[in-house]
Amino acid sequence: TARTTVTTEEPKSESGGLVLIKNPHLDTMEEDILYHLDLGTRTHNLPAMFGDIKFVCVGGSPNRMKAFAQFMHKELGLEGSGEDLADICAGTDRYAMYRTGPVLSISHGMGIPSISIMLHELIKLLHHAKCRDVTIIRIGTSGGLGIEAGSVVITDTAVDASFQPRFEQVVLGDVVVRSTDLDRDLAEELLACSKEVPDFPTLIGHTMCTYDFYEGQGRLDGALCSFSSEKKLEYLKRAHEAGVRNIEMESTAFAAMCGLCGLKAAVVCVALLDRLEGDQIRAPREVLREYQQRPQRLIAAFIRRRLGLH
Ligand code: R2B
Ligand code: URA
Repeated sequence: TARTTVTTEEPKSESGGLVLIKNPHLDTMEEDILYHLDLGTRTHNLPAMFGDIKFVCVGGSPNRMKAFAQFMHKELGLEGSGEDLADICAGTDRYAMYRTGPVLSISHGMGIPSISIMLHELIKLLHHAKCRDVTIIRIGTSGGLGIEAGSVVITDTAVDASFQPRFEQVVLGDVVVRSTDLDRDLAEELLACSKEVPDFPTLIGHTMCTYDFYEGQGRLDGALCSFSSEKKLEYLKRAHEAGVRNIEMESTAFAAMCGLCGLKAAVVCVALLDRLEGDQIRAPREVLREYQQRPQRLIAAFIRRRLGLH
């Protein structure tokens, strides 16, 4: 059986705002190929392409992250319609990446393995590009817990399926445990910004991260289900009592990796439904589309405020 190793790696704060790469092997490499992004240190001038990036926004769907970049382009008052923004990772169809002004928008797919691959390469990219003082935000969808559909949850703590603030990963056969702290001040700053986009409820709460959308989130409507409706509700109510307000599939890995690399990170997800009321996502596509714009509108207000555009 696997041994458990609790790591006590602490992000160092005296990095001068640079990204901290916690890998001594990287220094010995003459070239770094960021395979899934179709970028590399020999083939691309990463400092010229990305050195002035200050905000990185990540989300599951490539189309949504393109739409976010186009929306940001308009919100920043930049020239042109933004309709013609090019996919920087066009050479691969694993992830899509767009930039406008100081904002980078990247898709991460669904689930921890997918976001984790993207974050390894993105964090190295920010390091190679010598970016400073980067804020990174995941904008996503989620299932709400005891909150109205369409509410936006700003995560204070990302917890696992046992409601613990930890991210576990098997490394060389051992379980490595990393903490999932997010930036408190950033969460409060985002909540303050939500007053500028007042037409939907925004709250701060714990976000539970699971390895599955169906059984892993206590759904009764998957291809398999090993529990009763009573057990499901008992679990979801316990999660709610532990402070969980929404459920998604990337936040613990995102918080752990960004935190250890010294990036100020936040998670902002809209709830597509209230899981205490059901499992299936029944809202019409048009309603869901508008829900998914809510985190984008909040982040646009935040970035504009940070840039003094108000
Ligand atoms: C939220 O939505 C996706 C599943 O529908 C998943 O990526 C997540 O975290
Ligand atoms: N994404 C999830 O992970 N769960 C939901 O219920 C909805 C979106």
